[in-house]
Amino acid sequence: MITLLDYGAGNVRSVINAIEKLGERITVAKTGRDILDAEKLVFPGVGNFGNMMRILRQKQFVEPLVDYLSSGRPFLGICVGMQALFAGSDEAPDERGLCILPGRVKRFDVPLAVPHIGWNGISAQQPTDLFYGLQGDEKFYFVHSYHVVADDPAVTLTTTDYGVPFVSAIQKDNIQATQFHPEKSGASGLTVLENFIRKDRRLAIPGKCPSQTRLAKRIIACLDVRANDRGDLVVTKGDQYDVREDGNVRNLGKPVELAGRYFEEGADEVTFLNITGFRDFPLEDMPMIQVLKETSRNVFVPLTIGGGIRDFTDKNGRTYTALQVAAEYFRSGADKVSIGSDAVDVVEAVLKSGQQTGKSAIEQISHVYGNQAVVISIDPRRVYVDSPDQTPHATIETAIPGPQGQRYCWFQCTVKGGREGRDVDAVTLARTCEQLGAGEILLNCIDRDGTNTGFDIELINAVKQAVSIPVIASSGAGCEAHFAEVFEHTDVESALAAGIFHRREVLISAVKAYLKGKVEIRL
Ligand code: 1PR
Repeated sequence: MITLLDYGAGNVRSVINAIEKLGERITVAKTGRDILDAEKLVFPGVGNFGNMMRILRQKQFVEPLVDYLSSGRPFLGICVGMQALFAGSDEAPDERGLCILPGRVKRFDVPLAVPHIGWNGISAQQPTDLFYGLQGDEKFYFVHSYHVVADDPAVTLTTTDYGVPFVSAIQKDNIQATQFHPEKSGASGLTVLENFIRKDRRLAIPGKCPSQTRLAKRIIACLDVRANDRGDLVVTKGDQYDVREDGNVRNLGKPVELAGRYFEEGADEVTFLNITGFRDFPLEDMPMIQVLKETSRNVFVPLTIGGGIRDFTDKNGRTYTALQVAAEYFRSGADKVSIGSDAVDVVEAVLKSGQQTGKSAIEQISHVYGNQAVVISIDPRRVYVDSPDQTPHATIETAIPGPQGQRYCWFQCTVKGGREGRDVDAVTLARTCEQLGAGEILLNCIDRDGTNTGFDIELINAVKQAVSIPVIASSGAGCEAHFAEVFEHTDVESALAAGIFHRREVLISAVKAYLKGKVEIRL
């Protein structure tokens, strides 16, 4: 029996699902006594270090946790659950950690996008039972802005490279912990969890560990979900955001089934966008929550959910905050939430007042769940001008002239699924959202959506160069070569497609086979 320490933040459902999938029973610790009585304890941490330590203290979990860690019984920390073992973190300098191991947690100071999001490798530094059965060249899913700096090198189990080598797993006696998320790392992650559960494996160093690891470019499958005219929840797909064909909503399959297929085919991440979210209140949209719950039972890669994440007053006059909506999604199995229309409203308000209120959905969700949990979905469309001084917006000189031969354009943000253009450009939006605490940009492109003509490289470069958080290129993929093109001509960390995957015109495995040897990918 595994005991799970759930302090109430983030997606613990995925850890529960992974452990149950491995045939083990799991119980959630509700009191300090439950922690003390555990046979094997798993502590997944997500989000802000300070927030986590505060909640642990409020729940009076700190003392039992320290006692458990001194007992010699098996412990597995995950992500911030590993960081908690150290003295403290630069993320919350006033909060004391558990001080089980000497060292501190520091922010990445590297010329790369932070958070470090995606699949990276491990270099094993000492034998362990945790990696029994692995070759050593597998990749695991990381998502963090801070990393452990251990004072005692003897506790370092693995290192990983991201601009600098950092400690990606530790081990001391029966205390083991990983910075990566085994529950989100596909079959390799399940092997790690199984080794922890069984605790009867040989000690070994996996033979094929690279001396230096590399972050893989991610290939993401996106499922636009909505109810069709009969009321069934379907995966649909637009042509420049128009999802109707001959008057009917295109139906390309069932959300849970398709997500399962993409996991099997090697998707590095799956994104669900509730494309009617701007009209409907997502907490009343139980089928969408059900989709997440069911998907996360069998899909062990990160799940992002978007659509309707904003403050909302329901028909009975009860107000829900975006934070509450996001919390429900995290509890249902989501790792990240994606905010679209609300981000445009917030940025407009910030630009107008020159002030951040601390109350926006972006600020509130990132404060509790961490920046990495907040994705901004931008839906831009080109607006052509004859010269840059015709607009106050960030313009580019374009190689794709406008209908009247215009050589300049800017990228106008839209809301409500492209129905309404706003007076904000995508570059300014991305930059402002980063300042507000967003951890990643999902950059769609209405002009390219569903056209199969390739990604809009100009748009992607304009936005990517304006931010230091990861960017997902989206819209327009029509063949394997388009993925190679976007990774060759831009610095994006990942590329997303929908139509070609749904229609099986191109399989995710074929994209990866094509990219192999050209860019770093997870195979
Ligand atoms: O505004 O916070 O409620 O979020 C609504 C979300 O729904 C936004 O993220 C918005 O992008 C999305 N959305 C709204 N309407 C549509 C529509 O299609 N009518 N879909 C829509 C956006 C775009 C992509 C698509 C790529 C790749 N989907 O993510 O998957 O363009 O497609 P392709 O590979 O087939 O070219 P809020």
